[in-house]
Amino acid sequence: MRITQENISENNQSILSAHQQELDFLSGLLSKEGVDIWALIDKIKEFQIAVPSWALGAGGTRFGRFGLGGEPRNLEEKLEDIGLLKALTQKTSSVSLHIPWDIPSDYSTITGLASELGISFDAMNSNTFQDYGQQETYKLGSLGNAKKSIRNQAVDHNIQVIEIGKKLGSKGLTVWLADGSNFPGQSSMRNALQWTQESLTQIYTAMPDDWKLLLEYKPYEPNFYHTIIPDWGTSSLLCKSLGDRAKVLVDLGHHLPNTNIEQIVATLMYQDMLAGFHFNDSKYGDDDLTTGSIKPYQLFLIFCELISGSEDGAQTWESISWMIDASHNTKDPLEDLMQALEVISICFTKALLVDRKKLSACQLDGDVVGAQECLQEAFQRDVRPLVREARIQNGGAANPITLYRKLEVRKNLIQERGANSRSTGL
Ligand SMILES: [Mn+2]
Repeated sequence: MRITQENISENNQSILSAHQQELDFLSGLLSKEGVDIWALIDKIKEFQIAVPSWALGAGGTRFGRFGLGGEPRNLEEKLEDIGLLKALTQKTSSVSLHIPWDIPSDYSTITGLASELGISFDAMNSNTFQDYGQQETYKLGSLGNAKKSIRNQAVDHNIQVIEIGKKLGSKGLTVWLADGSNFPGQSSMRNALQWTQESLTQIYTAMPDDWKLLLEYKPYEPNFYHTIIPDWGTSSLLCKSLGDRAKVLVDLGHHLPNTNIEQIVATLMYQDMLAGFHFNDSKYGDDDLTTGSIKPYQLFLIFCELISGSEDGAQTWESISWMIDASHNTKDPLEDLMQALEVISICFTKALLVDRKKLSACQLDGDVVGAQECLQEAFQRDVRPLVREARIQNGGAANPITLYRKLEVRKNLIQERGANSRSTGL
């Protein structure tokens, strides 16, 4: 199914006057405060977030999975789903693929379809956390496995992912390792770290010069005693040993409860070591809930650090990658992704509204209350009319989820793909 520009314009017409009223009111308030509304809207328009191929189908837990029907059955249909999201939101124009789940059977068909839909290929993701018919098992680890033949197999897989990515025009490799151990004594933590470093060096060496390596960390799961790369510090240490094109990927769910993620972002930017984000939200652990559904204030504070870090020249905005990494057990994934794209845009916009000059003065004066007021002033503002205006100007729907439901997109996808279609890789 495709959504046409006519579908969108027709829908937008019906709510344009109400939108204009809201926008005029907010613009009036912000202009009085000296905010350049049009420059702000341009920044919102430019900010694009990649969607992962694995988030387009129903997710599941170890207890079960509930299909929703009309799930993409192959890479072509995954691209079509991204095309739907792009048409509605104009907030995503790239997809992050997972190998071996998304190996193209015909490269020219895939690149042709992607360029027709205006979609590019974000960072590639390797998979050494499960077995899929390869010779050696990853049961006890991959890049950090005690057995050299298994480490070699895992390195070769990553190099294969780079080769596939090169053919698609990707410029990055994301490595997330499930490696670790479940019980004390099971593995030598120091040796495992060294083997991981050696394996990563081989992968880094195989990467083209204009690629970057995004190294993810995670404190626990699927291993519950120790994880080889449990935190940003270990990831950073490994990246520094590889070279300046290896940087740390922050997945919001990969932290122990109450971790100060905005501080991690600030520290990484201080060292020009932030590769990018995997957006999601969590209540307890790696819950993969919809971004901003639990802790929107934290997301706002993260964007505050990102904006101040880039404006102060610690690390360029362009060097940071943005991607959603979430799972949807009980929602239509496309609706969930639209919610995520919206809340990311909202928190980004609110962070742009922070009066940084005033905040900095408060910090220098030791004005604790004043500093907090600066943040609250921006966070409590309803910026949805600005985000909507940016979307309309980009050619998207004023109200993406409403239009998605009005056009009965899921029903159409079920008709096209069947009620029992299952997205590959999940
Ligand atoms: Mn992730």
